[in-house]
Amino acid sequence: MKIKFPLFFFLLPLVFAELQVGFYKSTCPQAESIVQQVIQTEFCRDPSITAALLRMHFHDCFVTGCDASILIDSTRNKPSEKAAGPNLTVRGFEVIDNAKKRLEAACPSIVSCADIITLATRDAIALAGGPNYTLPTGRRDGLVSNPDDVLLPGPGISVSGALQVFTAKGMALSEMVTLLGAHTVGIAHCFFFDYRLSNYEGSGAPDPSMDPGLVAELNVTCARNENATAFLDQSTSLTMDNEYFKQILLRKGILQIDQELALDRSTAGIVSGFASDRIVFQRSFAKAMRKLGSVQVLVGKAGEIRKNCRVFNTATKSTKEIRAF
Ligand code: HEM
Ligand SMILES: *[C@@H]1O[C@H](CO)[C@@H](O)[C@H](O)[C@H]1NC(C)=O
Ligand SMILES: *[C@@H]1O[C@H](CO)[C@@H](O)[C@H](O)[C@H]1NC(C)=O
Ligand SMILES: *[C@@H]1O[C@H](CO)[C@@H](O)[C@H](O)[C@H]1NC(C)=O
Ligand SMILES: CC(=O)N[C@H]1CO[C@H](CO)[C@@H](O)[C@@H]1O
Repeated sequence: MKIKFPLFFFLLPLVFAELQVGFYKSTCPQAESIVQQVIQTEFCRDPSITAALLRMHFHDCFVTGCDASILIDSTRNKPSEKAAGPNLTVRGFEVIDNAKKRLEAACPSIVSCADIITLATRDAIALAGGPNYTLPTGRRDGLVSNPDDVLLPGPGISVSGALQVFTAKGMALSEMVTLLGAHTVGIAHCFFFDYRLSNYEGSGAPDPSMDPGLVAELNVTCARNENATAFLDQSTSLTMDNEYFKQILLRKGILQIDQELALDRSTAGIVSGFASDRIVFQRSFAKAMRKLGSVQVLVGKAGEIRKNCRVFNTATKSTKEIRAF
């Protein structure tokens, strides 16, 4: 009996390895403040970093879990997630590289790239006026990044179609609506929504669910050039607030799925609730972001801690071996 007890307690952390707040407290006490400083500096230079990181984090977590698979660069022989269509316009990779470089200097091979994305997104949200929440860490970096795994919803997806995708990741309807509130910051390229501006579904007219004034404005914006963009939230595009929900109630959703949220019977009530109460939205958003950050995470001894967020460690090693010849 006496022997079994300590053995049992010794095994506990292995069996129940999971994310925990302050995971790096003893191994790299500066970890969170290093990430925070890098994001603070970047935010001052370019506040659109909040939108960039939010989208990167979402795409990372919804493809093989939050494992930094989105950061892997394609090589000549092996395309990564970055080579998949929906990645298209994901941005912000340099700021993650910058944070990783400083973390490797302070505590080599300790802090995962998956945790860096998650922490950086949290810090960027707070800087943009959103909630500032505590975050468990201890994610490990994945060993796969495959363009065929990227099955993300497109902007024309229905509410029920989107719900299927979110349900598959353990998210409820209200959490999906909350997370789409991330579209209160950032931009969309015209090619994701310009089909709504004229001859919508062969009708010869614009999408009737879009405010006609907005149709006219976007029509001008999108005529500029093939890479033109519009703010997803036409009112406060750099602030992590509940303005997105107010805008879609005014028929000013840019993406079709945004507008659908306000119109669909299953989500309209949630949208009105968030539109009328910024505090309630921000509280829900913090909770939903924490949940997003825990989708299919690798913990314990799974995966690895990458030295360079853009390459698997094994790939780094074999490059060195080749060079040594
Ligand atoms: C049904 C689900 C979703 C669809 C169909 C969708 C679709 C899109 C599309 C098409 C864009 C435009 C990208 C571009 O033109 O560069 C976009 C941007 C964005 N999405 Fe989503 N999204 C979804 C859910 C989410 C979620 C859950 C988050 C975060 C929690 C998110 C965060 C963002 C952000 C912040 C941007 C702006 C990016 C930037 O400014 O670079 N989206 N989304
Ligand atoms: C968020 O909270 C942390 C911990 O209290 C603090 O260090 C950080 O400055 C806060 N961020 C913002 C933008 O207020
Ligand atoms: C969009 O702009 C074109 C010119 O670029 C114009 O001919 C057309 O009438 C505009 N449509 C709307 C709905 O504003
Ligand atoms: C649009 O973006 C593509 C790809 O980045 C670029 O090659 C092209 O020159 C851009 N076009 C304009 C008009 O900026
Ligand atoms: C950032 C990035 O790597 N984007 C890639 C997305 O996918 C297209 C092709 O589908 C590539 O050309 C981009 O480089």
